[in-house]
Amino acid sequence: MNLDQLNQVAVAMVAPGKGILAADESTGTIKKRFDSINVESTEENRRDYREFMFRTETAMRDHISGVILFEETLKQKAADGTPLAKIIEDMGSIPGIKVDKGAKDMHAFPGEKVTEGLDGLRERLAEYYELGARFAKWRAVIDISRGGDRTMPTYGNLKANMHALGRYAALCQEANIVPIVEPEVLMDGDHDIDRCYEVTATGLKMLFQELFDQRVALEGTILKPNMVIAGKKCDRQAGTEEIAEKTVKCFRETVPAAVPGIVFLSGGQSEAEASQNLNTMNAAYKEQMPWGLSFSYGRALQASALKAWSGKVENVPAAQAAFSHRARMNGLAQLGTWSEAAEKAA
Ligand code: 5MM
Repeated sequence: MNLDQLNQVAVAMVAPGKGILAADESTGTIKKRFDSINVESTEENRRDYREFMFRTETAMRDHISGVILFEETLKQKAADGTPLAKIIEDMGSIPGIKVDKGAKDMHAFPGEKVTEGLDGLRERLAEYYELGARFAKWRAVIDISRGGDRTMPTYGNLKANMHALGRYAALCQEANIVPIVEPEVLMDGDHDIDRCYEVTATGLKMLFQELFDQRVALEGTILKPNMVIAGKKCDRQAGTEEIAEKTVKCFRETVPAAVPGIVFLSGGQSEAEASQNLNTMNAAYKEQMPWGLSFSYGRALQASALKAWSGKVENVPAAQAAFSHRARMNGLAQLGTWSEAAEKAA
């Protein structure tokens, strides 16, 4: 393991004004996204969709520090034969790879899931490094029970997921690949913001204990969490100031200063909400945060672009403009200089 190299990559991933594009939708998820625009999920359509984003100069050069890819995309070539990973590199951005094999039902904990993919991971990581990947991602999915019931998440479920994240992160660093550790507390459900705080804080404490136990170097690790936010079906939705205050407080309590960066998932927030909430944190709390705070959005970077594209080559310029706008808004949010006026000036 070369810790200097890992640290350099991790620091570059949270460079000022930049963040990560999560384009790692697995085959099932990208099909759902394509269904929403009535486009068939063929290998060629998936390639064309990803290719137009990676070729969007203004977004990629100025605001996208790295791209998380699905394995198919890391191995895929553009229409002109250039590997898609090379296009990303040529834009000054870093290719990364989702290495988990998805969240699977846990028999012992009905309703809860554990993420699988550790078997054979060492060999896969060596191959991904050769293909150009310099960081990886593994996502654990934590669900909160509905209706005020407090049984989920269970301790056993949290423990299994955080342990897997620790094992994955150690294997990544052995292969000189920066691990993004993603313990996502879902915003589905009716829990309030304080329950989200409690579950997020507990999960992060357990995660950093597992990273310590597995001797993971925090200087070469990036955290990808949810914001502390109410469930979508909760009657009381918190405003951006409360979300920012509680999220920053939660991380200050749980995330060691040695971690170079925290990059949020958007988790079902609208594009503008995801930008605004990130902006509020960076505008109000930058001095209190020892880590860079940025984005690693999937839906909140791509939703407008996907719609504008709708599978038609003639729509590519409009789709690239939509992607550029979102990348710029989130770049501004990383700096704490996003505004509603900038948001509207598309
Ligand atoms: C891009 O979506 C990723 C999930 O893929 P699968 O569920 O198909 O494996 C996901 O991990 C994503 O990277 C993060 O959740 C961030 O995406 P959002 O849309 O939440 O910002």
